[in-house]
Amino acid sequence: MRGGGQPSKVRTFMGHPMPQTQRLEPPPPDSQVRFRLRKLLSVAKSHKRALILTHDNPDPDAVASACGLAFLLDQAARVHAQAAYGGIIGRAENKALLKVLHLPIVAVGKIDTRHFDLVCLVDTQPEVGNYSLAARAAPQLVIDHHPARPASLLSAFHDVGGPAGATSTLVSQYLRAAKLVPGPALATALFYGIKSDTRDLGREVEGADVDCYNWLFPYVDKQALSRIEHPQVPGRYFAAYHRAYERARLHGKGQGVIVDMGEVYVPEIVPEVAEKLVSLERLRWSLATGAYRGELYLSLRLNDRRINAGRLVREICAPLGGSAGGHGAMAGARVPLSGRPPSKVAEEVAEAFLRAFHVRTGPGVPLVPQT
Ligand SMILES: [Mn+2]
Repeated sequence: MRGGGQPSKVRTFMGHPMPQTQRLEPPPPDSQVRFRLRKLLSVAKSHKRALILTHDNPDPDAVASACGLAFLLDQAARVHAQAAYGGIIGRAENKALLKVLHLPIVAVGKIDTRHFDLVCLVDTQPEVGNYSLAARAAPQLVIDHHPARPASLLSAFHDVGGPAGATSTLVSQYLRAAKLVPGPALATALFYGIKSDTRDLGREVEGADVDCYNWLFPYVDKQALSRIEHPQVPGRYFAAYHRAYERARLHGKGQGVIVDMGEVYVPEIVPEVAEKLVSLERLRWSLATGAYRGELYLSLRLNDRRINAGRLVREICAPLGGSAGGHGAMAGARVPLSGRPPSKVAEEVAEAFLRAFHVRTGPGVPLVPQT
């Protein structure tokens, strides 16, 4: 309960008190958002064409915030804006997001980036290194809820570090401050961006997320949202899960689980499996790895609030030449294989994590009893 010991006055259904277990940062005051919006628009207005880039293999939050910022720049700054991503969109939910909502985002390889005089980054930051852009094109505008990186502060406009559980929240705040109402497709995308990044407002969530979630809700196309959240999946999806469960090994008397999924058909299945496994009873952490197009993807999920996933993954992956991102309870990275067998690199990574968790290195025990 908030405020130390005072009984809650809030009554809900049948007179039961409303549970107030979450301590959230309050959303920023409107005046602060309006101030930042003015700065954002003043930076944008001197330009003609904006490129808005997400991190590679974008998740729903990245896609939605890119499209949201494009809408904002188009409407409020009269700058023609194009949202784009590197890598692929492979996860069924993410594919459905684009297909069901017809979002105006394209693969960056399909456009000539020289035509743009304003470069914006969303849901990532310069120096994270997980986006597809020539080094010479330094981003002038950066919006990201992940912890602030020093290089972002060099951009003409930056809104980094939150507090917000999703970049879609930051973009929604600007739309609201600009008195722009998103159409059903964009509203649904932003809503799903917040919902998926905060695991239904249950993890790494702040007051600003709840606020924007509620603001967006009436504009959401509920049928479209349902189709996105319950997509059809290819047969390979089940094969990948089957293999993951079969290969998952418990370490440190069941405090952690590690699975090397081998070659994966889409990189996003690696975080998805890490997420699934961390729901195991009494588990403190899960690590999933999988190889895709010459790189090892890895995802870490934590139930342990004493450890910062983002920092840990960066520490372990930087010496391996990888690019990493993430925050408190979830983080991921890509490590170049450089011709080495994926299983070898996966083993190295697994051992580094076991040492970091002070768990004895070794094969561990199978999660699923081998028949
Ligand atoms: Mn995000």
